[in-house]
Amino acid sequence: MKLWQLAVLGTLLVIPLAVFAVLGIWALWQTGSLVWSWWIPPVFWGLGFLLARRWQARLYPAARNRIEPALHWTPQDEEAMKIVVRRQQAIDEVTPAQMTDPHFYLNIATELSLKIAQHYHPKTSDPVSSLTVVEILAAAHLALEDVERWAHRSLPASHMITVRQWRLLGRTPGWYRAARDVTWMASLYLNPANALRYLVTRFTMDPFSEELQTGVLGAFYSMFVRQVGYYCIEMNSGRLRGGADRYRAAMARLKPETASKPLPAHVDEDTSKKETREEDATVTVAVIGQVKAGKSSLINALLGENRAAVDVLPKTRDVQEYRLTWPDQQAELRLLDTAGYADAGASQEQLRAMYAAFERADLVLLVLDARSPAREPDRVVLETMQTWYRERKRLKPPPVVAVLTHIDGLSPVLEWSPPYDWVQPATPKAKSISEAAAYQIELFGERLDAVVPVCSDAAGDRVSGVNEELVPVMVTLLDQARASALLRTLHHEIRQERVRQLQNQALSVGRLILESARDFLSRELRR
Ligand SMILES: Nc1nc2c(ncn2[C@@H]2O[C@H](COP(=O)(O)OP(=O)(O)OP(=O)(O)O)[C@@H](O)[C@H]2O)c(=O)[nH]1
Ligand SMILES: [Mg+2]
Repeated sequence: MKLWQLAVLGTLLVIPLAVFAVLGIWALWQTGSLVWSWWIPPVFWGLGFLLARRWQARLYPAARNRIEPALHWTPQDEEAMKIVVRRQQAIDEVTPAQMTDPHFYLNIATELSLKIAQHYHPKTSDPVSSLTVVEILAAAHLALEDVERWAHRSLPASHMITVRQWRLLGRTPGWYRAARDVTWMASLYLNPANALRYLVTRFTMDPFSEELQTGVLGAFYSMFVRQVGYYCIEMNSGRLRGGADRYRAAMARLKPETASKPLPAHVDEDTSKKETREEDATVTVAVIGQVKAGKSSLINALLGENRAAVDVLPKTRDVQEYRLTWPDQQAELRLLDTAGYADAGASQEQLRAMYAAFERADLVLLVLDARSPAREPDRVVLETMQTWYRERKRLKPPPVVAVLTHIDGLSPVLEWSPPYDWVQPATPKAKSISEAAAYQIELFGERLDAVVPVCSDAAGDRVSGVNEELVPVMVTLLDQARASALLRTLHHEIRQERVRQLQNQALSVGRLILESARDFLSRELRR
């Protein structure tokens, strides 16, 4: 059946109803009942409006979520996110007609990518010039793929709506309002009391229809801005340099629930299982601290065996590596035992070793002797570490946990009957531990993610707080640490891939030259 035939049938169906409605209103007016029944439509429409608001919130939850920092993002990426947030918030300045114009979205994508590129390359006049063709294509591909999936899943009838109909949606409330105003004006001739009803419906129906319109269009707008912004950040931070497939595979290596947190999942679970390699899941924990702070002892306590060399004289010279598996968390940890720095601070050699550890660290345990008030070398090392990371914008600074050792040596020294409740201290020993922890927090403040007091004298069989308190804290930071491990692996892979590709290209060129030379020689010899 054609559209006009449907329209005719629809009209035939509606005419009697409309006639009855008009006659009914006329009869109500004649009998004087209209005076008390006029409120029925606004009340029901008002109810409809409230319900529509509620249901719509459920229909488009994604649109309500602003872009959020991903777990693997560096501070620079989080700053770039503010550009995207501002664009999303500018939704109030966008008209419905613009929201249905494909050119408008192209302009937004261009504007966002330029602004984000400028953020990453503030000193260049042409910030996009350093991007490769592959990464631009990967960003466009991933962003559009996500928006397409979202539209397919969350926009009703999105697989049938044409651009013409889409544009119509942008203009519908305008038409509706114009037609409604004309009808009302005409009705004022019949009954001047209609003016009141006009005002009532104006404040109920208008927001209702507008809410429906901006709900659908607004959801699409904010989703589009979010995905384009997200992948512009991924592109400018160099994570798309290896192409869309490599990026997707790397993201899938994060736990699926973590990978899907910032965005609707573009993670294929099958690939995630296939691609998981033991090395990628390994989280590197750098254990740093002053000489004799108890680093090696802490590692032994974590391993549950005496493997790291422990002594009263300075023992750990170079960086030693230990493996620790937590089957419950499906986590493989690489513990780096570093050489302790002296009161005077780290020597050049120690600094070099420490930088090498930072390069690999996904989590840092800063071991502090609770009995010693000399914190200056630790403060300097933490500051050095922060500066070191600030200069390497592509690395994510790892979380830092201060581990307060030797708590058994706090006053009263002779008392030792763990566990101690140092959060709500009741005994003198628990109070000493609590004060020592508060002192570190006061000293280092935001530089620390947590402070955990322990006794790590594994050699003296005095271990407390390691499995009970430190391990749970490390587990809560595990996702964050995994994300920075992933970032490191991804950049490493991209670098390796680039070298491999260059080698392959050089080989092909070499082969081409050889073949041309051979052809040339054989031609010359034949002459
Ligand atoms: N009483 C007590 N002794 C501890 C504790 N932790 C470590 N020790 C002892 O402190 C001494 C030094 O510990 P290590 O683990 O070797 O210290 P380190 O930081 O690795 O030292 P370097 O490798 O030389 O920098 C050892 O004798 C440990 O037995 C603790 O919590 N309480
Ligand atoms: Mg040691």
